[in-house]
Amino acid sequence: MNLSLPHRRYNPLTDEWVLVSPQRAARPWLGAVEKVPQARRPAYDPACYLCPGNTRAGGAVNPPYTGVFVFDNDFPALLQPEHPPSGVEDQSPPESSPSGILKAEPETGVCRVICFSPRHDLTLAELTTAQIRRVVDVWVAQCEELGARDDIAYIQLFENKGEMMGASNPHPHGQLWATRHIPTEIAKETRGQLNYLASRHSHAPLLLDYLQIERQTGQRIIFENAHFVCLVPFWAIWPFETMIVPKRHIRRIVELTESERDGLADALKRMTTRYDNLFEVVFPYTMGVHQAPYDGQPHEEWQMHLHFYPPLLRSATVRKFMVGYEMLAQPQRDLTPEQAAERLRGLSEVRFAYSAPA
Ligand code: H2U
Ligand code: ZN
Repeated sequence: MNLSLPHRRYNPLTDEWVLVSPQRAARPWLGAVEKVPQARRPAYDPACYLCPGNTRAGGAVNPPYTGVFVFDNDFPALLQPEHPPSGVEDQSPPESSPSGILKAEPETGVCRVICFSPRHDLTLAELTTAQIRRVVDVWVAQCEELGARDDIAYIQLFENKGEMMGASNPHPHGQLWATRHIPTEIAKETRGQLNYLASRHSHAPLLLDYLQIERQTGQRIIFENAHFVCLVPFWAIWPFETMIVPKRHIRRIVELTESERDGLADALKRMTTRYDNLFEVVFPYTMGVHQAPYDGQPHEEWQMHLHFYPPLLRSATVRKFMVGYEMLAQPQRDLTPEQAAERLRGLSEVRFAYSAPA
């Protein structure tokens, strides 16, 4: 099969297809790459609701924190089971029409905000690996705490970075949403990984067998360290989408050893630095940890991993829109995953310096 002609690629994690149109990609890198001058932010912003000592929108005051700081989201998308809004007690059964067409059920959970650093002006890429390691430790501690609860089946750790991704504030922060039910993407990936085990003689999880394939050619690998591989997945949808996958079978982030937590911090530092260097901007993305549900089941099929979904395509100002055919039919890309990996592989792991003084 000629991969330089239009084709579709299968994503075994989600059981979905992506259309790849490489013949259109001759175009993107001929033009100049625009650079957007970035003004440095102050280290402390009195108007920022995440900076230490400041008052948040809900009225709470942040402590003078010096490391990673976690607080309950003041505008949570989920309410805890023991805290329904006053006067509202939902004891009624779930909604379901006899045909099963209309279905609704209550959802409860916890939403927290995780400030990565007290410094308003830094992003993950600019924190030291030791500081990112503290973020990893907090992710683990949060999952240990919430994962032990009977009313939590899944914990989604994520970061929306940049206005383009809808982040409300440039102060470096992520979020976690922990729910009673397993969310859609996780249910899909659980099915995909279960199907793989059921249909093969291999006892290795899907993503570990996948890593073996990728390591044979290296064409989609960006870098590896002792514990993790960072690559552009064969089935990537976003132009510079990547995954970080552990080399050992790890179902949940809480299973990481000390040295693997260092390895994850190292991978995050290096990946975010390369991203910033791609267009010499603070690179926008949605990033998150995918892991096995905390629903009391072993989930041997699961291999934890991280996804980076960046919207940028050609420059700091040209983004990819998932519209039209992609919304109605299936995702499509021009730049091939192999080309994207080559670009990312060629970038420095030393972050570009701002030209404008603070
Ligand atoms: P994003 O920038 O990723 O959207 O996250 C910011 C979150 O912070 C958002 O979920 C919460 C918002 O509800 N928030 C507070 O909890 N308190 C505030 O004072 C403002 C924002
Ligand atoms: Zn701030």
